[in-house]
Amino acid sequence: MKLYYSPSACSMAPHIVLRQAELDCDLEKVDLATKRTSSGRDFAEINPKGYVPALELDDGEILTEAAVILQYLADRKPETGLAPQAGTPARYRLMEWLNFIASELHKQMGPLFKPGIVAEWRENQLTLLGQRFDYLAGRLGSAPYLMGDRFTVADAYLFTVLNWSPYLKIDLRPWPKLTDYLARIATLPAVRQAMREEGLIT
Ligand SMILES: N[C@@H](CCC(=O)N[C@@H](CS)C(=O)NCC(=O)O)C(=O)O
Repeated sequence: MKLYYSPSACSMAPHIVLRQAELDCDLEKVDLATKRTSSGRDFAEINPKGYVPALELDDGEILTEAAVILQYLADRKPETGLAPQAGTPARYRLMEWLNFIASELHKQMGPLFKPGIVAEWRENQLTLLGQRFDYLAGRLGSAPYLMGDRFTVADAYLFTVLNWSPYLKIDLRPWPKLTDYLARIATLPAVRQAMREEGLIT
């Protein structure tokens, strides 16, 4: 397998999962500005959608969409508990989280990276995100992870997008559950390894 990624982008979630599950996988960096990979390939030939993550499977198939790639990787190593077994109520709860993170957090935060966004639009986004953070903090309660006591692929994804907050100048201090969560997840060895390999920490 090969994961096409860009440092600190949403592709860091599958990268964390690869390390947590100790799966064998190559990594290839993508320059999202030029759409070239580090080996000089045109990324559009790999993923015509032009975005990371993209996972090249051993048979050459390309799998895209973070929430799907995460489940694919977890299902390669079911014994890790990174995703509950398919078809169980717990698996649907995990998918519910993944969809929430993708559509209500990732896709609401991502556009804030774009230069030249209008101040009023940013304020609207921050209000919306504040409502999502209220919900998230309430659901986390005193549990260490989204699904309770066990780290799952949803945590890899949530950590990755919440970790953008400082770059986006989003103040998470009104949600101490979230700042504690971020700090806790950041210490996990698989998270540290992925961040180190992406050049985000030493
Ligand atoms: N729907 C995709 C969105 C992925 C996405 O937004 N990737 C961003 C990085 S976090 C990206 O590569 N953006 C570059 C672009 O769209 O040109 C998913 O959930 O995986």
